Amino acid sequence: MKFSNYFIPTLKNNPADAEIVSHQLMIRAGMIKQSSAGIYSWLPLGLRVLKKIEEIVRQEQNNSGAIEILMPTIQSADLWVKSGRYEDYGKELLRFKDRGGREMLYGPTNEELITEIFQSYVNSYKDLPLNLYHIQWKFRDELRPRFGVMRGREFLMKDNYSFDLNEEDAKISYNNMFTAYIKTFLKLGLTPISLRADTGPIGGNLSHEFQVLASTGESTLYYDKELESINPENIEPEKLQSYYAAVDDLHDKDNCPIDEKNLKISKGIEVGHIFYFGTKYSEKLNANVQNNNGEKIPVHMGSYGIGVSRLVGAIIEAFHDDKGIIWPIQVAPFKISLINLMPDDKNCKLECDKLYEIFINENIDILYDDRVCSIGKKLSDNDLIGTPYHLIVGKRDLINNLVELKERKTNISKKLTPEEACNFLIKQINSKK
Ligand code: 5CA
Repeated sequence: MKFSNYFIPTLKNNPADAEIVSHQLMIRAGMIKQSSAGIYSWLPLGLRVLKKIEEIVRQEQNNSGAIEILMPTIQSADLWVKSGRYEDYGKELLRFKDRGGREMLYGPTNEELITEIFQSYVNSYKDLPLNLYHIQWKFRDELRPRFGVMRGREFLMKDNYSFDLNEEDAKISYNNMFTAYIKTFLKLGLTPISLRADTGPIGGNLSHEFQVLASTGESTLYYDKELESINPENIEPEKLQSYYAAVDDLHDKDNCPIDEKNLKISKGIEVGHIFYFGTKYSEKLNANVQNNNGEKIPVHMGSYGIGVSRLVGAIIEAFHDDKGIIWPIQVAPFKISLINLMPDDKNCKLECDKLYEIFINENIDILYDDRVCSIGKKLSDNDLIGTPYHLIVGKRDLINNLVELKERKTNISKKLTPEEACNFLIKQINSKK
């Protein structure tokens, strides 16, 4: 993509109403624009990152055996009246009427709708287990939407729902999803810490939340240091669930079950939450299955959520410096910024065009900064938007057949021939695909 043909409206100064660093950087890097409180338009750069995160979440869901569907954003109130949540959910639920006077709502979550889909089609234990997911926008009329996409009113969530014959099988599904969540967050380059959690308006008695470490996070976590060194190839959910982890208001220093030398204290951000709630919804909405004795029994359910749009902010909270964002390569909107310092110089242009072509042919996402603007603006914009590698082409170096390769994360620069730089980048980027 050529910067001059693209749409990245960067800003020099922090917007006055953005309190946290991810919100500031997302606005400054031209990733999102607020349209009303807690509701955002996703501009090209933001959308690219959102799609990459969504795709990693999707792959891990598919790998776990969950099956993708798509439910609507707008739901009829009827099912919510049946489940009892139409009253319970309170003001967070956005309610309205259609032209026929029917009560409708913008879904904040989908337990009712999925239970109704299930009960319409499935009635035998032979069709279990079943695990369905979708990635869809949700709406919660939060009292205080803030922190940009971290606590929006409209936000993108991956939510899935498991159906099993009994509690024992349901716990297998729960642990299967627990494992998929840890894998997902590791794949995104994050460090997940799982904690036992309250079930809140979703209900049930077994629940874990997943926080990811970020020095600017809202919660303070106390946890066993073992949780920081999980091997994604060999995840044992029950073992992980037995390690100590607690948020600060539940941590009691005098009664902590683990040794101080194994205890870590860090800041975190909640990005996922999983629940097992048994027959809470299936009983109310008549989602019954026949067991192998021919008896009809309510199906056992769990629900599992990942805040896909929140993850964009959470990743920035985890990876940034005073110049801007530092994307982990797997979610970076572009892997390389090719920065032409002198677009008016014939040799610089020729070399850049050649390099651009090479990466395009390699199918590597590259942003070619061909803009006619000051060198300072080019360098600071590319630092701000956080591309992992900057390939900088200037007139003086080129006379010696050299270009500069800068790694955004370490800020370390090297002078290499264009061929060496290409070979290094292609190898490096393809190894992480
Ligand atoms: N039905 C369950 C699981 S499917 C559920 O709704 N769980 S939840 O309420 O915990 O939400 C799941 C995830 O969505 C949260 O962990 C968080 O990452 C994200 N999320 C929740 N509320 C918001 C919000 N207002 N803005 C952005 N993300 C949110």
